[in-house]
Amino acid sequence: SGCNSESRGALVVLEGLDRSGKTSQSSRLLTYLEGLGHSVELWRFPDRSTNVGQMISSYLSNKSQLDDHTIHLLFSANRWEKRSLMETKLKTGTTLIVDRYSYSGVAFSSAKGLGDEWCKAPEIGLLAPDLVFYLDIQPEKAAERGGYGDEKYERLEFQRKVSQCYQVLHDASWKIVDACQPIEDIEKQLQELVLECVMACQKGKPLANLWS
Ligand code: NYM
Repeated sequence: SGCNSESRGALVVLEGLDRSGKTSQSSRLLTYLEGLGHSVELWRFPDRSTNVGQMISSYLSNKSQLDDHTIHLLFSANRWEKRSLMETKLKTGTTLIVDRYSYSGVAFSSAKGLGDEWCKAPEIGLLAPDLVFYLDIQPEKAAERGGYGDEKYERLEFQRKVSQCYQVLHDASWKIVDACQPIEDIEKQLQELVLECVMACQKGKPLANLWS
């Protein structure tokens, strides 16, 4: 176990609708990998701690209004401002568990009617994940879990559209996990797959850029 300083970390992304369990599973993965002695960090997008992130946060909480294209580009800028740190972390052996990434960007904006290709364009050149988990849940089931807050997008009608956009977006490399299973069962499935991925990256799997 452990990791040597020569090998790179893995970029692991969790995607899914609001209330699909991404945040709990991300922190469980963090604990798991830490327990095995890996260098690992938990990241999330939007990263609300930056200036751009604060603009996003204010938009999401309905404190400001922005044109759909503008907010899309801010979400993307929020990933771009973290790209070089992300690359440094990965290259120096730290695995990153990332709660939402470019796919959220494309799914949520295309659910509003923006074109897929337009939505993808600003994401080109960001680091490509080594592993994408999709926590699969029916929008109705997610809504039943309650806890939809007052943030933008947290409405069943809209989540249905987002769900459809994710269907179009995902490819064969994504690991689709049934998010309605018991929490511990999901956790076990993620653990196995993440470990495989971390090993492959340690053994020299090259880092790539989106979209590839
Ligand atoms: N969201 C998130 C987007 O619309 N585009 C993006 O690029 C990202 C990363 O922000 N409803 C949306 C999805 C969520 C909202 O995310 C806030 P979270 O995970 O609730 O903090």
